[in-house]
Amino acid sequence: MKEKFYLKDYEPPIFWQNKIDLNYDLFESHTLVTAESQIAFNSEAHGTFQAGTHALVLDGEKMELESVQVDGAAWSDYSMGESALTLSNVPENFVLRIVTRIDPASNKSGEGLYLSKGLYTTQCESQGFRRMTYFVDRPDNMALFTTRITADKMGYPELLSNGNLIESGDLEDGRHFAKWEDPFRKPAYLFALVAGDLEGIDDTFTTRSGREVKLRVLAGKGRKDRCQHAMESLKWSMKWDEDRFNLEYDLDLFMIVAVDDFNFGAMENKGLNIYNSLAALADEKTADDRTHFRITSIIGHEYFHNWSGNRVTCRDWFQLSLKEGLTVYRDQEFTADLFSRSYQRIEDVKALRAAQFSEDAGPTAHPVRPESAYSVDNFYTPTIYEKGAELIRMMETILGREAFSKGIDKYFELYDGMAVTTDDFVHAMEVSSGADLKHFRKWYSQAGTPKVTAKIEQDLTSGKVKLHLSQNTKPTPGQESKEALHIPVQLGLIGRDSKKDLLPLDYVLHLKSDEETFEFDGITEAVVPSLFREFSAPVELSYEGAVDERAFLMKHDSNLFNRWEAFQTMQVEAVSSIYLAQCDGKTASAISEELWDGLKANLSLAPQDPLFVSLMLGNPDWGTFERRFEKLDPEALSFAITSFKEQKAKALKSELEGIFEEYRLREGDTYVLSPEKMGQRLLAESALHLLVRTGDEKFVSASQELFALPMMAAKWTAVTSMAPLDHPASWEILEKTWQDMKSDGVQINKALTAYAAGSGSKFEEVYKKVTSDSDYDSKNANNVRSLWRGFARENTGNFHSADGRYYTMLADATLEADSFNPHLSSGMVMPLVNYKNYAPKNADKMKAELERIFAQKNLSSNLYELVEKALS
Ligand code: B3K
Ligand code: ZN
Repeated sequence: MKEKFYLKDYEPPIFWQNKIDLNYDLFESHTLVTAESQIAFNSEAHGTFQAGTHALVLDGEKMELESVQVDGAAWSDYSMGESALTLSNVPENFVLRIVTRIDPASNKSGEGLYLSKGLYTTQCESQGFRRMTYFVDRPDNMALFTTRITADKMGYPELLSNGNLIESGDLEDGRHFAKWEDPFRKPAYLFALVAGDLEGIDDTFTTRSGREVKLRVLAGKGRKDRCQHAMESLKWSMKWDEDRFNLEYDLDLFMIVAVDDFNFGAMENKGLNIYNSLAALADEKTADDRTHFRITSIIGHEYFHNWSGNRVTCRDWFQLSLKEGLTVYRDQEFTADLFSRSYQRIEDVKALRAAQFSEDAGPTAHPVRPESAYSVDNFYTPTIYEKGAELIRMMETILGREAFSKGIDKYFELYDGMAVTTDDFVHAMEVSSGADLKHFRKWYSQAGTPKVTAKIEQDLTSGKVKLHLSQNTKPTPGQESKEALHIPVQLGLIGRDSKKDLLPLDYVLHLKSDEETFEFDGITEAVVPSLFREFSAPVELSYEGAVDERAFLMKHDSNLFNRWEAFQTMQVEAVSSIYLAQCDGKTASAISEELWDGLKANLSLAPQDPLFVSLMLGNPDWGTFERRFEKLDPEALSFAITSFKEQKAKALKSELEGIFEEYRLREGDTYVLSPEKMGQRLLAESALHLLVRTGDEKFVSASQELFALPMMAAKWTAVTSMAPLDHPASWEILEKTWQDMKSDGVQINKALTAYAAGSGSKFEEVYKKVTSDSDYDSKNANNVRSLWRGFARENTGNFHSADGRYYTMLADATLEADSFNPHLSSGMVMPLVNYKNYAPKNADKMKAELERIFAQKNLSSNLYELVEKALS
């Protein structure tokens, strides 16, 4: 039985470990870590020190202890558990020296220090530091670090850690050393070390106070050309944070290192950000537009953590959203300012709905500030990140942009150098604005997506408009009863004839109880309400209005988000009616022309905001229906989505063709990475995604032409257009993509996703082929994840094949991954977790696989927790 831990049990540490001097001796057979630290009893929290009563408990696992010394003398009064070293009878203040031996070469978990393909890398968040030395490994224990590294000079010319390089030189036997000092106190999760033979680019950034910061972006040999985009993105981020939030970088050096073996996107270690190559490396030959875009956003995110996360960190892991929610909000704002605000908002809401709304509606639902857990690793969820960002955004909406900015200033002024809570963040907002956010705080502790129901009444003679709003949140596991939340509703009332906004554009209502009616006077024109503009709160809206209002909003709403939203709602309904008819064995009635008319009206926005229009061409995703229907029949849904896309393509063929021809890439074009050009290319891509479904072979030829161009933006448009089709040209493109890309450690992942996504009903064949290829690495998290993600997320209909064979395959792959990398396995199991939403023919088989996983001994706590929740 695994053990749970609780927020309510938080207590400050008994001993602080204030300062630590580390020495890493790296040898390929093993690594010796010597840690000399200053330990001080925490009398502020635990009263007067009483000799003999306070034990020092240090976290540590999966290493060998070589020696322990207290104040220079060997210490034997300790006991060793599986995950802790307990020293008894220690003095109040002392110097502790611990030597441990670890084996980075055999570490495949992606946590702690690991050696892979000649590169030493660390990953310490959340609890990786304790795999290198025994430490008070919790975020509120902030220490000053120095790090000395020694290694063979030929094999490991670069020896990097946090802060500033203060000494380096040669040693005997071909070895050398480097010593780093980080002047900022930090928790151990922000520690980093990299050693290897790297190549990259250097640049500088002058901060607004005139300090010159040296910037380095490094990667493996032969990848120098792919570092430039990360460097540009870093400089944009540094400038943007100064302009928007008055936040300046604080060290003289900032380094980014891209590595192939990494568990997730990237890590914000102080002064030494480590990236998954997938999230950092790009050039026009190897990366498409979305990849460039994503890299800019991640580089921004990790850089912004330097303040929101590193300078002000979390008191405990239940507060994770303090840094993640805020930093996601910051990266969203960054790319909105850089590229397109409407596009960014829509993409963010799509992602929120796909991942977070599903989470909130399923067995793993939890509040933005959770109250208990089995594994800290499972906190890295869409709720903590994306819903957390929505909470920050709602505070901005409630307080107004100016007051909110002052609140951010106040937050850093009050808590710089400290480890604090989400409550402290809200407190800073209250102090700076004078507002009372007591009610708002409930968003942090209550799980579930509120459903808001809206109804409007209008009396033209008296000029009165009444808006009735009510809210309701369904129970979530462990939280039976829900309270009303403070929900900001950004509202527009648009004149039906004048098509004008009758309220100020930033008008916000505050819904605070279960039911409220808001009245407006002096409105003598019939109005159409535009509710939750900009998606002003993470809620599901149910609006009982006339059907034609949506078509109206699609054309006339001044808020682009809500135009998209109106269209989206209409598309979802159209797909749903095809789905329901299919379930009943009937033919669905034709899709209303209004839908296509509204879409056509928006195509004229292409010159100003091509990114927005590209999203208008997009289609509702699988998850939308997973939430909408109980006992979902995957076969019927696949049919409905495909049939909808085909009808849309046919109805808009000539307009789409016009767009595609105007904005597509052609032979001889250069790849320009400007927001405008990126937008145009993505718009052409969205058009082609539909056009290939018209059955007109000329679009297959156009895809083939694009595929032959030298830039990845063109190739990828072809791959993603053709992959979903069952067409000989599609198989050719996928096979060539695989052959061309598989030998590159970064590109192989893209190829795997595409192949799996495009494998149709032949995933098993594709799986065998790629996993038996010598370029495929079954221990590499990116490889495994890319393959399964492509299949389960992008070829979802086939994943749910009625015989359940892919559920079994996924469960087997998950168990295999769990034996060496729990981070990987816990991500892989997710497609099975919401089995209750599926029709029994699928749900029973999904459940059986979860039960089979659960019955295994020695599951990681990460995987155990998710499966336990799913089954309970
Ligand atoms: N802070 C890291 C995520 C760490 C995940 C640890 N399991 C990256 C980020 O959110 O910026
Ligand atoms: Zn983050």
